Amino acid sequence: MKRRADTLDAVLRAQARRLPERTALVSPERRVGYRELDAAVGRLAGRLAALGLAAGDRVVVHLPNSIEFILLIFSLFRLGVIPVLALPGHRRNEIDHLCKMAEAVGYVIPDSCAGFDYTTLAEAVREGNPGLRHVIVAGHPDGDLDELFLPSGGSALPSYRPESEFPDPRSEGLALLLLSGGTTGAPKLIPRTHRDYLYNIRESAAVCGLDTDTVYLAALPAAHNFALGCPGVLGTLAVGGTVVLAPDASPDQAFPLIARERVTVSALTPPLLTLWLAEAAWTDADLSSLRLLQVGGARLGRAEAARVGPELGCRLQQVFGMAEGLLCFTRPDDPEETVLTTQGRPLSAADQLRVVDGEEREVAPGEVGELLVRGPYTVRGYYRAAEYNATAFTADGYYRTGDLVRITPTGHLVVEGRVKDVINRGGEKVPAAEVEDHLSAHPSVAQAALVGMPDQLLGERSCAYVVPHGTAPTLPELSAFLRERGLAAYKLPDRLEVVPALPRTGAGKVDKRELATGIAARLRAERLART
Ligand code: OOB
Repeated sequence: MKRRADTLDAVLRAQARRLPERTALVSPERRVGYRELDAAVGRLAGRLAALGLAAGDRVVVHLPNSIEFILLIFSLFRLGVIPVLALPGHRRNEIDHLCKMAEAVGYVIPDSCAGFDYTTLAEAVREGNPGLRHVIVAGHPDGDLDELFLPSGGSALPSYRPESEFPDPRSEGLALLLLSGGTTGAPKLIPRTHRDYLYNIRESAAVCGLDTDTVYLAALPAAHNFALGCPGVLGTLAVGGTVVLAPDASPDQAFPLIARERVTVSALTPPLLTLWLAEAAWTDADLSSLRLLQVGGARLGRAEAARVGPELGCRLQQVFGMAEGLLCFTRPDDPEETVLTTQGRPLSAADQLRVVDGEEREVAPGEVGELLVRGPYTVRGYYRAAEYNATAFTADGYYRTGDLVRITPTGHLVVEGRVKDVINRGGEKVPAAEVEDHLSAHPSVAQAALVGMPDQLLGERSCAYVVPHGTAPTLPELSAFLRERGLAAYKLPDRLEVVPALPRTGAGKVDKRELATGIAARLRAERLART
């Protein structure tokens, strides 16, 4: 038999041979075994090939956590088609941008989800992207797994081509495109290869002690790197465990699934952890199967961290990661205090970290500086962004994370802040420049600046400072305007401050630090006035 390349798809084939009857995927409605999944992936890949998708094509995948999502991305891997993973919260603005950047030929949507009309969204996206040949709708609950997908407006995908016609995949080849949280300007695409992502999922699975008995709950969107591959859905499938797919991360959805499926591992952002902790005090659901809870995506406070063990009855693992690559985890044998107060240490001994000052000189050990990173699973450049890459990476290939960190004597990282112009809204990344561009397009806005402000639940929310043009707009007006422009809801400003002018630095740039300090002081004063 021909030796297959080591690819994400080969991982599924291997487990289907080794553990054919074992449950691979569970959703609230359905369970799918490894052999069944592998066979459905082959059939769906064949149908997509018959439709005209071919190796190297890009397809934007915009599905909620579901069996369809996993089935689809494996079918695309098998064909050599590159999935571009959009987040559930994305709307026309983001999807349009993704389609253009990727020159996508396909866009996959759910038939309905949380009351949002994806078909109208797809039509709008299609108008601006003539290269988008296929809109495919997922989620027709009856019939075989591969019949879950229909072409938009059509009645069935064509019947399938044999797999022997598919091209041979390469381990060094592009596997998927992840979306960057952004540092400056419009968000970029992150090219991850089979080899680097396999390394990512296998090493993460090892660090987290995953094995065939693991039951992983995907509560965060599986389209995001954390729940997809750190170790997430793919890491769990790679070791032959079971993946449970929650439609969202609310305790209402997650707790009954944990109890029913005896979930052992899951991953959350800090605000979701807060919700879980609050609900755990009241719930009747049996959470005793939980062994490990990963928390990352935004800074976790010590007080919340300390509640995980006693109140959820499982071990906490802090995770500091980024779609560009680098992952840091606290380890099972780390002292308690390290788990509570650091964001972990690098996944790999081959990760190269530098902590530098504004002149790119290494700071003294233990001092705070910007983190630069290079390593076996960290990308060396964004997808088709040569000009931007020249500044986002150093000449010797280090990625400038935009995160301010210090490294403890034990090699653990503590995230102290950031230099990038992004607001981290409880793990959801809001690129300030993108929102400012949209705000500035409003007729009553002369200038706009978006900054973060402290928030008890989310860690941070966004505040828009606006210099009006004529009559000042209101926050509801601006929100409606941005929504109309197709902006994702999490990017809408949480607060509006109308000002006569924006403060400037000596170099003439908007002084965001002054704005951020200003709004933080104002919030403090308002809180005091209330008490
Ligand atoms: C994860 O990935 P992204 O790509 O959405 O965002 C990356 C950025 C980091 O550069 C950092 O600014 C922030 O999110 N971040 C954290 C953090 N984890 C990520 N900031 C403070 N504390 C943490 N623990 O967010 C991501 C990817 C893989 C695993 C986990 C998170």
